[in-house]
Amino acid sequence: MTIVLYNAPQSTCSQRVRFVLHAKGQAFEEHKLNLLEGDQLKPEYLRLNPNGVVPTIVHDGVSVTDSSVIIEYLDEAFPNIAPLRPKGLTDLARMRSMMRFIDEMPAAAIRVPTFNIAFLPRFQRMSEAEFLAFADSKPLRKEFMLAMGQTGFPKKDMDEAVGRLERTVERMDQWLAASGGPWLMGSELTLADISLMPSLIRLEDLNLDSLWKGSPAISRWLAMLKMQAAFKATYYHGSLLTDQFPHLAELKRQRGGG
Ligand SMILES: N[C@@H](CCC(=O)N[C@@H](CS)C(=O)NCC(=O)O)C(=O)O
Repeated sequence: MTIVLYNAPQSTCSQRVRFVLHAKGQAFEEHKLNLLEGDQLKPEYLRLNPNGVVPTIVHDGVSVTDSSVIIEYLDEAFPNIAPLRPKGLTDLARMRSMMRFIDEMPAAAIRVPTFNIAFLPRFQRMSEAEFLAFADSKPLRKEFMLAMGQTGFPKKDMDEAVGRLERTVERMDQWLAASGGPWLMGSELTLADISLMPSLIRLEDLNLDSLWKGSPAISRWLAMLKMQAAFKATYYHGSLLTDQFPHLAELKRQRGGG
């Protein structure tokens, strides 16, 4: 039984999958794709994942795509090791509703500040023709790239994304209050926590963690997550933007964020 993971160190969707594989103690062969160089758009990868995005796993020769689908798949494939889903049907539905919200809100919104703050300089070094060809080759993200352009998303888009992230933090606070914590659904860590984890870590990485300064429950949740063995294995060096982009690490240092 073999698991091959195609992913990128800093990719938030990939981090969900790495966490679940480590939590379940599954050995896997890791392929690191360079997303800024377009590895995800090469024909051999598109044969595994026609959307041209990471992550993808290949389990016993069959590929499974989309991080939310993959983490549920892994929990179903290895149900007796560190189960990550509630047993009852209604709780399962509640967890899936949380995961849909997380995919729709923070997982999408976080891309706007990520691209503007971290990746834009890379695209600004391309000629206009190179940039347009790169955008055009993306099956899923062509319009996103064109909206950003080589000048970055305008303030209106950044404000909108931060607004969505603020509303996510409010919702998270409500979930933790309703469940009594420490996890989103109560005493057990579930796939909902793992789905949300990379967005909060990214916000911290971008020095935007002031969004939850008024919520001790969220700070507690994050601190507990960081104590998990799977967390440390997931976030190896290179997984944070501040590991990869010196200009961001410097910005964070100047703002007193580390
Ligand atoms: N819904 C997909 C989204 C995957 C996705 O957007 N992946 C990003 C990295 S987090 C990617 O591969 N981007 C490559 C690109 O924009 O070309 C999932 O959860 O797997």
